[in-house]
Amino acid sequence: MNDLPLIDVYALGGTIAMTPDQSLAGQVDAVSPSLTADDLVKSIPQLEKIARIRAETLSNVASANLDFSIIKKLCDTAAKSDADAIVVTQGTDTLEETSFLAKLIYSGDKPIIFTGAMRAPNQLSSDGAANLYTAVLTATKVQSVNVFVVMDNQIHDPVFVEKTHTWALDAFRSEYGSDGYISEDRIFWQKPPSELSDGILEMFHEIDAVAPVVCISISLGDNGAILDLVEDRYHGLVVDAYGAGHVSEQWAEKLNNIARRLPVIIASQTSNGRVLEATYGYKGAEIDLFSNGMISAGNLNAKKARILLSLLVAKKTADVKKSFTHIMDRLITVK
Ligand code: DAS
Repeated sequence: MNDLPLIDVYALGGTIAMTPDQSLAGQVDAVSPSLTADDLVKSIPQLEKIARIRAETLSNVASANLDFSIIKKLCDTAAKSDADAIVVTQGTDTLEETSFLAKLIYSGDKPIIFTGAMRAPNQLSSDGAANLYTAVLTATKVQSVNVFVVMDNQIHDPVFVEKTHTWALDAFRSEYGSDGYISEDRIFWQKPPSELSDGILEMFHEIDAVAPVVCISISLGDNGAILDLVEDRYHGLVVDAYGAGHVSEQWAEKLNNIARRLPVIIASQTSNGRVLEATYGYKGAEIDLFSNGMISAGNLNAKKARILLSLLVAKKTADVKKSFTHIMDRLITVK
């Protein structure tokens, strides 16, 4: 029994830890965060057969309230742990962002597996117990020092995974499919995870704050007045642009001005496919935007591009465009 791997389970809150909250008048079954890491682990007796578990509650919030400092604390705690691997439970709303942030800043040498639940423990077909079990199972078996997201028996790379549905159990999807899956307690790998090479790997280990970077999405007929506020308040901008990386002429003019002073990243609202670089030539299309100093998000969606940019700006990186492009390309090139 003592030969079982030692796994630290850190709980941050989220639906997986939510129970009906009597204080929410009129909403008899409405849930809010309450269960601790210990509660979650104790509710799954099957865990005893696959791991020795230490449980710790680092926060108990809905995941929209998580931020850099909580994920930094989590990564620092994980890096100091003597466990064989770490499992993190949290809300699914920001899971794709927190796991991506952790992938960039974590300095430890044990894997971290993030998981959560689409349905709370009191709901029919609640998925929290199964997800926590498969996350722990993955933690006991995974060899690579890397960060993964395990949901609905699929093992995802934080670089590609996205929450794609409001309530479905298979809400988490990756553009090119998951890295692997769990079937009858066995892991089947479908492709190797993306890994950060030396140099990039250590780049953000010492970082202790992120720079204020805003992500703004274009939509039909919007005159872009919000862009006038960006320069005074933020140190960088991510534009969630149309299709292949396109904005209106009105936006293009404003963005050209901002890009003279701040790094401006162009991502695609489609979230799938690489932002194009050499196809469309009209004003506001990718060739125009990039010739005016803007930077392609490549394959990263806007939220992940924002995280990488906020780290690079916080580090006072001299050539943000070169560094952003280099890291993004390393992240999306699966060996
Ligand atoms: N959407 C909820 C969840 O799935 C709430 C949250 O993200 O905390 O966990």
